[in-house]
Amino acid sequence: MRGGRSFAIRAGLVAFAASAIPGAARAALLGAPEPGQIGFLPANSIVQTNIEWFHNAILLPITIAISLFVLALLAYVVYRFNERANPVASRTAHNGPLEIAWTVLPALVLVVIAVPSFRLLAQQLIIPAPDMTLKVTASQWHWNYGYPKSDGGFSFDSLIKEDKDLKPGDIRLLTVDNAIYVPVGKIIEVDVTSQDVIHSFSIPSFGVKIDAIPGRLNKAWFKADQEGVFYGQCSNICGIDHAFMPIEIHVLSQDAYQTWLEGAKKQFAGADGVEIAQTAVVRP
Ligand SMILES: [Cu+2]
Repeated sequence: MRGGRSFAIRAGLVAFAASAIPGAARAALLGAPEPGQIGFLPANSIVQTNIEWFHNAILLPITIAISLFVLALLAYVVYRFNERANPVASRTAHNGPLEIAWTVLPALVLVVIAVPSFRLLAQQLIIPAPDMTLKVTASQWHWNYGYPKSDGGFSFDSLIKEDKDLKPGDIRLLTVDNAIYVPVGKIIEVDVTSQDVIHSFSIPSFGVKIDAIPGRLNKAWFKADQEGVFYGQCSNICGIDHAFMPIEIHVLSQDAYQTWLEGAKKQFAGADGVEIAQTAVVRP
C-alpha cells in the first residue's frame, strides 16, 4: 500500500536528485517504511537483494509447503481416525522406516536452507577492500558519525528531529538533524561501536544490521547501487529513548558527495561529539 504522502516525498526526492545531480540517470530510491506496508524496504545493495531472494525463493516456499503438508496430515487424521470412522484404535507404538524418514527429511530441508544461508552470511561478513570507512558510535540516545582522514576526518552527532522541527518532506521518527552522506557505487565499510550500552546499527535497504557494543569494533559493509535516501533505526532495546535514535543516510553521486563534503568539513570543523552525548530526548 503506497500512500499519497510518501508518493509526494518520493516525487520531491526525484526532483531533488535530478536538480542536484547533473546527469543522474536513475531515479532516486526512498528507503522508508510506509503505513500498511508488508515486506522489505526497497533493496539498494547486493547483500539486501540476496537477502530478499533467500527469503522469497527459499524460505517462503519451504514454510508454505511444510504448513500445507502438516495441515493436510491433520485434516486426514481428523477424517480417517475419528471415533466414528475408526472405533478400534491401533496399538502400534513404533514404525522403523517412518521414524527414519521423519528424522532424515527435516535434516535434508535444513541442509537445503543452510547452504545459501552460509553463503549469504559470508557475503555479509567478509568485507571487500573499502573505498571509504565510516565510524559509527552509538550512545544513549543518538549516533555519532566519523569520516576518514582522507575525507576531512570530522565527526558529528546525529539526533532525531523532534515533531515541532519537522519540515515538509521530513519523515516523523526517522528524519535526523545531521544525516550520513555517502557516494553511490562505492564500497563503504562501517565500523560500529558504542559508548554506553549495546545498540544495533541497522539499515534495511542495505542489508546492514550489526550490534554496537562498548569496547568492541564490529564491522559491516555496503555498496549502494542507486542514489536516494535510506532510513534505519537502532535495533537493540537500549533504554527509554531506544525508539528515538533513527539513522538517515543519503546516497549521492560522486560530484554531489564532494560538494557536500566541502560544506561538511567547514560545518563540522572542531565539532565535539561528546558535548551533547548525555542529552536525552525527553518525551512524555
Ligand atoms: Cu540504541
